[in-house]
Amino acid sequence: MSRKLSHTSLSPLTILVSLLIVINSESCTNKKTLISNRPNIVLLLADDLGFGELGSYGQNIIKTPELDKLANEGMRFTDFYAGNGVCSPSRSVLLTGKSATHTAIRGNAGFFGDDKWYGTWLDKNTFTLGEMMKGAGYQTGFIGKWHLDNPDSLETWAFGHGFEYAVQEQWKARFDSKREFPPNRLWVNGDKEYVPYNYKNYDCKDALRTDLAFKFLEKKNRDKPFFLFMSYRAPHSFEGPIRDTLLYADQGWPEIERVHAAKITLLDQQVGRLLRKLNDMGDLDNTLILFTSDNGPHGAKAGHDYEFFNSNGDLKGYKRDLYEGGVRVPMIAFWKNKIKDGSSSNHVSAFQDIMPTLAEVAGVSIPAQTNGLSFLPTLLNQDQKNHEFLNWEIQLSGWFQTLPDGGFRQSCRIGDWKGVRYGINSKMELYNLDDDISESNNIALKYPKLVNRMLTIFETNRTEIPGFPYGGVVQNYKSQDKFLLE
Ligand SMILES: [Ca+2]
Ligand SMILES: [Ca+2]
Repeated sequence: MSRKLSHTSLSPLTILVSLLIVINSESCTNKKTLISNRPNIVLLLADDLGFGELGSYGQNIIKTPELDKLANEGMRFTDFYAGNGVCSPSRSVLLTGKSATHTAIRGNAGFFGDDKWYGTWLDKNTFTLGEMMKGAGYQTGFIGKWHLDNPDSLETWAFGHGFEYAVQEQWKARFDSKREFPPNRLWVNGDKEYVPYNYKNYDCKDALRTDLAFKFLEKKNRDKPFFLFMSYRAPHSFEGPIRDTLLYADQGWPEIERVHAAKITLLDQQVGRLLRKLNDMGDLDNTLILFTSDNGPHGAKAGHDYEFFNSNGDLKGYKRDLYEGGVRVPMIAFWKNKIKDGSSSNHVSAFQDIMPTLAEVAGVSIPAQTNGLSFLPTLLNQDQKNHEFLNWEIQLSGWFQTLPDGGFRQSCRIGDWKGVRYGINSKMELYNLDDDISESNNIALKYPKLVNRMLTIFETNRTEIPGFPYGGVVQNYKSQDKFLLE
């Protein structure tokens, strides 16, 4: 503030009012500048990438130079959370701006009687991030894994949910779809046209996805901003095969670990390709880029050990857990001349906050349906409002039902306090993340009031949804029910 208010005749009230006018007009100008020069937005989502799998988050074996550079030139969030502990419910939070206990999808499958777990989806009436950005006048593109549709209903695909150019992969497991969807096809703008993927032609599938992103970028109209959502599938255990057999081959690791590390480094390279393309097209300087992951690292299912590279860092647990390792994820934000280089923030935020943040960036009103909180002030180094609390609820499906907790898990974060309960008949565990980020010292007995507050939040801050009953469903699992895609 350079204006001088030195006249002794001014009353304190006049000074205060003058100050307010100055402050107000400055913030209005900022807002106007922001809206009249709306940035492009690129959202990059990894699949099952753990909190500790990027160099900028402490990884020292797997190489991720491109994303580390992005973090160095942008902001790193230390306390950012995925929508949930597995793919579909986490993405549902991202697309609807509703937190884990309010969005309609709480697990990769829901229980609908007859001892059956069926796939669930965002129905055609659900308002999504894609529709919000399209309505804001952005050119919208989506490429990769959607996992939010009913395969038989195009209205539920990315193309039906606001993405004008939508290339998505499709499978029918758990939907009893009438159609076959052969693997390795990427469906373009619906279910008629597809691009085949042959791994012999690409380093990895994300290379093909990146080629498709180039198509979107080359065809776009330069007079309108664009929103591109890259939904990668690395390093998920089902992503592959990859062509590259040499990367890390000299390390002597088990092949499954070599492939895991290679998937991450190849993904990093594809992010680098995309950034260079944006730069070459002259768009990079006016683009907000967010990079994050849909849940914690995947576990030992196919023989891969999530501790081999310390994929969860110091956190406890992995994919499907509501301990920190299942839901706390990397989040890098880059925006030239807006976000301070090499900064970091411990603002506690989550996937539901992306919708309100992007609404503000795009200059449209925040949809009433979201209970997220814009983190734009954090990006711009301004005063940030905080969540009073965050809470999650997850319903694991299929064979997880035989677990004593019925596959129903809950957690809550209030300040540095973290409560976790696996099964509604279990006792709450309580940790203080400030000095116990690994959730190893359960201090629930010392803080009964806080525990009770969290229990009340579990029961009251949620929407009951068919298919995801409170407390979960314990059943006798039959091995033939085991779902192949989780
Ligand atoms: Ca995932
Ligand atoms: Ca670890």
